[in-house]
Amino acid sequence: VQDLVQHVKRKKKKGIYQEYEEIRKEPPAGTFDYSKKTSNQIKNRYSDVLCLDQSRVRLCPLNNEDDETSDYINASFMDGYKRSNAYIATQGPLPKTFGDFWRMVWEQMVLIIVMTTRVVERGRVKCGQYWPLEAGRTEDYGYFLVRNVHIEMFQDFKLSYLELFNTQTGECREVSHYLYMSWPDFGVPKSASAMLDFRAHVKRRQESSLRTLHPDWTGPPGGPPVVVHCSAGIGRTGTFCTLDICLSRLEDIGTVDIKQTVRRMRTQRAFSIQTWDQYYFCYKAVIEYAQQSGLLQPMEWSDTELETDSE
Ligand code: PTR
Ligand code: PTR
Repeated sequence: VQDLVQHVKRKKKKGIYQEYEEIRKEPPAGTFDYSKKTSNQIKNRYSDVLCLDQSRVRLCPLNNEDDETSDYINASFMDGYKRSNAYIATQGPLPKTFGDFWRMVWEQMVLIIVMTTRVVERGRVKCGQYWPLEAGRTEDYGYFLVRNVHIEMFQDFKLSYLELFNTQTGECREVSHYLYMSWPDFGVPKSASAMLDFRAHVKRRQESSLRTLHPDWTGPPGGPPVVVHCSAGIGRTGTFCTLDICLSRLEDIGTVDIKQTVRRMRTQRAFSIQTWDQYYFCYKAVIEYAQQSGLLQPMEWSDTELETDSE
């Protein structure tokens, strides 16, 4: 992590900005044919945020519909640290895709949903209300009934305990829904610590849910994918997942490579990380984490000295 600090000190803000611009200029790593099919276009929240064919999540086709596009949802598998398909990055569900979203959660055995946007921001709808907001309420999403059993409030986020009832099979499962509320409408959180606490909470919950809900899990280590979404599923979602990957690696072997992490992520979810401050925030948050966990002395790092341009 000392290398990372040296890297940032050497490049200064301008250099990190250039690093991000380089990543941004790279062409997408594949095709978007499925997202572009006429019958799928209405399932995309933004016509310019599509998912790569190679990593898209396929829904099980519905047997009462021979429509070949009934397997489409704007969602991509993304690898985590030493874990393939650790995440599903997806857009904020649209009213017409609520049912598809819950089908995906069911089919992929998802335990945790992480939402990093609010439903409405700056007066604009960013995401549909796809889960019952109040405790005690049940909503009907086609094949699934979702009940909000209980809500736990934290300073920066809210955890809803949901029950997902599959009306086709009569089975019921528990899913945790995290809503992170203090990511500002524009840009990034001022301090990384709230985000770091949030990430730690999510990580522990995935581990404990796996132990209690799937004690006989034989799938990939780490359990089923964590669903992460914001509005488009690229900006804040990409930032959250980049941090999670980088911190897991830091905890494991003590090193971090933000640039390669983002480049790799973009081959699975195109356009991940939308602004240069989200990119820079990843650096700051990793360094803050290293200080918190004693890997780095506070005096080794100060953000303000980077304001001056390099060269
Ligand atoms: N075309 C959209 C827009 O710029 O409004 C695309 C978009 C929307 C891109 C939101 C990113 C967005 O952010 P996030 O992925 O964090 O929801
Ligand atoms: N076109 C978008 C808008 O006007 O809202 C621009 C945008 C870009 C909005 C990024 C939000 C963005 O990021 P986030 O949703 O992560 O704050």
